[in-house]
Amino acid sequence: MTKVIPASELIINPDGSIYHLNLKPEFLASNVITVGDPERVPKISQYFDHVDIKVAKREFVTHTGTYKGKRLSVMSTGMGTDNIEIFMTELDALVNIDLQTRQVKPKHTALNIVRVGTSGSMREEIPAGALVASEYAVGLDTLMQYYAADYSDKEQAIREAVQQSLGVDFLPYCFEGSKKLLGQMNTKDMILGNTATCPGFFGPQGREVRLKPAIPDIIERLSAMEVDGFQLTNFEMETAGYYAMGKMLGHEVLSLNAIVANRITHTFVGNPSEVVDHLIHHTLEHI
Ligand code: R1P
Ligand code: URA
Repeated sequence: MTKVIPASELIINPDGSIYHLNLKPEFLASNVITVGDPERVPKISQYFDHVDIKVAKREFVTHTGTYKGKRLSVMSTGMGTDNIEIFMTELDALVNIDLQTRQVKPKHTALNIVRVGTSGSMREEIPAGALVASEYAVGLDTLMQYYAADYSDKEQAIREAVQQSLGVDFLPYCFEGSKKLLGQMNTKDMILGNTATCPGFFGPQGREVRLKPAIPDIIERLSAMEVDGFQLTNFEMETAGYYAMGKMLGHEVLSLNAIVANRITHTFVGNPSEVVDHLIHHTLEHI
C-alpha cells in the first residue's frame, strides 16, 4: 500500500487548501510563471484575458486565468531559496499528492515553471538592461545539505570548482535548468548564462554597506572560475533552489533574469520596471 503522509508532515488547511500557498489543486494551471515580488503578480496578470482565481497568503500571491486562451498561473515566492523549498514542495503536492487520501498519485504530473526575476551581472559584457536565461545554477546556500540528489559529472565538477574558488567548507550545489523550456522560450534575443544563487543580497553577493563581506572579492573569484568552458554570469537568490527542487520533484523549470545591475561597471538600469516588463511580455508569448 502507498504510504499515507501524516497531517504534521504535509499540512492541509480546514478548507482543503495547502498550508502556505493557500491553494486547492483546481486553482493551479500546469504552466506557472513565478516572481519574487508579490507586486509583480498583478503586473503580469493585467495582461490576462481574465483572472479567475486570486489567492494570497504571506508572500505567496497567486493569480490564475488565461492569456490568449492558454491557462496560466502567476505566483510570487518572496526572496530566497528557503521560500523556494516550501513553494516547490507545496506546488508539487497540489498535482502529485491526493490531498484527501494523503498518498502520492500513481501518475506523475510535470509542471512547466518559468521564473521571471531580477538579477545582477558579474560580467562587463552583460550590461544592465540585458536578459539572461540560466542554463545552470549554482547554489551558494546550504539548502542541498538537507536533501540527497544525484549530480551529473559536469554538475559535480562545477560544485567542486566553486567550492575551491570560494574556499567555503561546504559543497555548493549545481543543477541544469529545463532544456525543453529553454528551447520553447525562444531565447535568441537573450544571453545564455549560468547563475550564482546567493543566500543574501549584500555580503553574499560581495556588496559592502556597513558590514565587510567575508569574501570581499567574491565577484572576481566567481567570474574567474572556469570548468570546460562553463562560466558564471549573474547573481540572484532563487534559481538554484528552483533547479534543485525541480529536478528532484520532476518538473520543468527555467529561470529568466532581467539584469538590473552590473557589478563590474557599477551601473544600475535607469528604469528596472521597463526591463522586467519586456521580460514579462516575452514570457507570456512563449510559455
Ligand atoms: C533581490 O532584490 C531579489 O531580486 C531577485 C533576487 O533573486 C531576490 O529575490 O529576484 P526577484 O526580482 O524575482 O525578487
Ligand atoms: N537581485 C539580486 O539578487 N542581485 C542583484 O544584484 C540584482 C537583483
